[in-house]
Amino acid sequence: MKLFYSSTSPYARKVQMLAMELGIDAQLEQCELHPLKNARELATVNPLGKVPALVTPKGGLVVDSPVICAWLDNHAVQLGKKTLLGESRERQQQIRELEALADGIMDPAFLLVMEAARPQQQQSTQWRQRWRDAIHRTLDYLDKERCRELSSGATVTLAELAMACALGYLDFRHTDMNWREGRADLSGWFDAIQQRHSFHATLPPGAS
Ligand SMILES: N[C@@H](CCC(=O)N[C@@H](CS)C(=O)NCC(=O)O)C(=O)O
Repeated sequence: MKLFYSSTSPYARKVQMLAMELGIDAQLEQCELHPLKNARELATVNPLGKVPALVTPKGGLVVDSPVICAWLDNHAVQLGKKTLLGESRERQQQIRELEALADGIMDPAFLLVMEAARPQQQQSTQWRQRWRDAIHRTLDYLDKERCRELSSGATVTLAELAMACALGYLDFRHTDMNWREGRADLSGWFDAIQQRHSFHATLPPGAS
């Protein structure tokens, strides 16, 4: 199976980390395509023109990182691996909620990067502020209300991987946001999760 990715995409990184944690990364043929620089080629793979995109062994297309992660997890379980999407219905719901919050940070964080690449006179101060506010509000909510649900121990789920990718993307692209400031619980959790091999192995180029 083929994973189309870009080395700076936090969504693709989530998929790559999950594959590593499931122990099925060797089965993934990874093809790098930049959504803007390789737009035409990417559109022939994924009509949405986005990464990540997975092409299954039967040639089927799976798009959207939560859906790709669910596909890979299911594939791994069929090979006898342990699910990283939660055993019980209750746990599955909790993991989905945390993944959605993490993806919800990636969305405006990515849009801010895209906006900054446009000519200055076309950039919207209003939208930029709205995206930044959404990120800060969500980080406050996570720090105060949801951080305790995240494991930093030996076992992780998709929730931790998604959150690590979202926070790692802020470190990579938005250092000016100082996201750790006043959020000791969340930043403490992130310091611990950063030690994982899957996190190091998928760092975007130039990040540390
Ligand atoms: N919800 C999607 C978002 C994917 C996404 O927006 N990927 C970015 C790269 S980080 C992209 O390919 N953008 C190209 C575009 O929006 O045209 C997911 O979770 O996979």
